[in-house]
Amino acid sequence: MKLIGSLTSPYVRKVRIVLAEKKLDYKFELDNVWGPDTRILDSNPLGKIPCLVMEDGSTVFDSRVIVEYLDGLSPNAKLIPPNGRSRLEVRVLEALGDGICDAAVAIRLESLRDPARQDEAVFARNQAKLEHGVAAFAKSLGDKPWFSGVALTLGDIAAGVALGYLDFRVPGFDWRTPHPTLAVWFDKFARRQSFIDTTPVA
Ligand SMILES: N[C@@H](CCC(=O)N[C@@H](CS)C(=O)NCC(=O)O)C(=O)O
Repeated sequence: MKLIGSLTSPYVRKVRIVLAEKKLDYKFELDNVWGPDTRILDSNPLGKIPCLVMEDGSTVFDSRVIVEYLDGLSPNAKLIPPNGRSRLEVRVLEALGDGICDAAVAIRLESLRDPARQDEAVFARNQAKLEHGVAAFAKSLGDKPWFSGVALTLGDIAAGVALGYLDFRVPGFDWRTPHPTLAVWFDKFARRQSFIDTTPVA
């Protein structure tokens, strides 16, 4: 199978970490969806990455659907609990991480506009999502070693990707000072090889 993505997208990074943690083989094809040469619409009618292309040519999007599919491909390193409250907990953590990334992307896109056209309300609205989102992660983690259960899950990956994306794209946002326990957790998570190998490259 082939993953179409970029070296900066947090949604792509989430999928690549899942592929690495589950030791699944894949081809990685870079596509700059913002550039004139993008071919993404040939694979994903929504024009977004990540997009997974299967052996038979069929395509899978978005990142949440892709990671659910990948987790079911092999029994090793299960990242999404099969049912019940723990499954719900992990899926909500994933939604939280993706939502923080959505807000960070919105801030970045606004900051790239002509300064005369930038809207302070857009920055404020999304900044509030970042602050509340990180606080929700900190509350969910508490002083536990993992977000859910007793081993790595997609919840940890979603949190790590979101916090890493904040450091990458919103470096002025200090989430560590108000959430020192989350910062310690992140420092440990960031030592995973799957995280190191997917460090964003601008
Ligand atoms: N909810 C989607 C979000 C994907 C997404 O927004 N990807 C960005 C790159 S970070 C993109 O392709 N944007 C292009 C566009 O919006 O046209 C997912 O989880 O896969």
